[in-house]
Amino acid sequence: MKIGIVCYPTFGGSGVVATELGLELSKRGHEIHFITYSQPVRLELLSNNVHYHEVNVPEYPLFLYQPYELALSSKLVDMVKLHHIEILHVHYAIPHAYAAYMAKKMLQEDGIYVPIVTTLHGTDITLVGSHPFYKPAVTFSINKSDAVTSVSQSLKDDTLRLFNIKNDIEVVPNFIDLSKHENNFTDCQRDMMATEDEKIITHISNFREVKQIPDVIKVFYNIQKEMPAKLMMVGEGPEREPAERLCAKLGISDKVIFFGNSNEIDKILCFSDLFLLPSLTESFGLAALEAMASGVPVISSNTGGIPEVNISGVSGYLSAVNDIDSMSKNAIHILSDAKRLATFKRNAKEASKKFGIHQVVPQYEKIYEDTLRKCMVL
Ligand code: GMT
Repeated sequence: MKIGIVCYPTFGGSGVVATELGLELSKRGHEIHFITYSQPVRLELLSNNVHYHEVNVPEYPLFLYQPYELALSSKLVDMVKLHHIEILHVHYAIPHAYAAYMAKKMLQEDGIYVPIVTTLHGTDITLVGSHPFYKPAVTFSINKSDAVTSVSQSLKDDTLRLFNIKNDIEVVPNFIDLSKHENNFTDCQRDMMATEDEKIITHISNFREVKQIPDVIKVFYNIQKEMPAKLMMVGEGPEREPAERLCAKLGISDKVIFFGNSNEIDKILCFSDLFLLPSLTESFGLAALEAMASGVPVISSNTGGIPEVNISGVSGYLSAVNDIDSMSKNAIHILSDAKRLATFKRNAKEASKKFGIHQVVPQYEKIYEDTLRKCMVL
């Protein structure tokens, strides 16, 4: 199949999932066209069946906001015609599903029919999409998609609760290439980060308010009172600076390393003992799954789709949002006993296997095939 993938190219779960999906589909013989405003961060290798088409938005002083949707839908029309793309898979409803629908309508004028698969990722529904300013357009574009998927059952339930949806929504969970996390804990250069007796705690996110960064710091503050420990903070976003200030205020700056964005997540996870994800809301928690695949237990909130990934008492523990005491106690419980920590590490890795790339990507292939077949019949 010739598949067009539209996503956000920056650091963030939806772009990562879209990129990994495209790369795996290309390995399975499909021709993949990424269409977005800059090269997706995990898209390192372009090959003869992986293409990247940049959407450019010319600046014009009349516009307070440059019309990205317009440029994207025009680019989609051009790329579908030029490369004979058969199906468009858009990740994140805003504004991708909307732009894809416009492209589809324009193409129909020329007798070309290209179906749209929309994958809902989380904030496009829970935080941004349900805002009254966007809701009618988001509802419309979900209902006009030829197939809709969501990354967890929880996100599907949220979508049906918050919007008037007439389409079916199929749950296709996020996935991970387990082979990329096949570390044996010997080549991690752990000693560059911490002494042998220090536990390494890690948090990875885009440092938005929803990630509850102060809770990460406070839980770590409680942990380091009980045992020698270091905190690895990976990612960039508006909450980074306040977090650095909070560390200084608590007197723990020398124990916290802020990495910024990193393409070496697997290396950082390789030497981590525990992962913290205390988010306010989280449709899935791809970062938690990546941690688990690297054998890192997860202390998280019990919000949204996280309980579908992190199994309390097995791969880590779940606590109510903002329950810092409970998260700290659970973290200390896991870390304070070497045998227990080893068991949680093994369990976390085992639990991640359910989300292997080879189990999940065929589900998307089937959706493309069914959608193309359905659209041919209509
Ligand atoms: O977590 C973010 O803020 C980024 C956002 C995105 O779209 O990139 O993540 C959402 O999609 C990820 C991939 O499906 C999920 O793993 C995240 O849980 C989800 N984030 C939220 O729901 C807050």
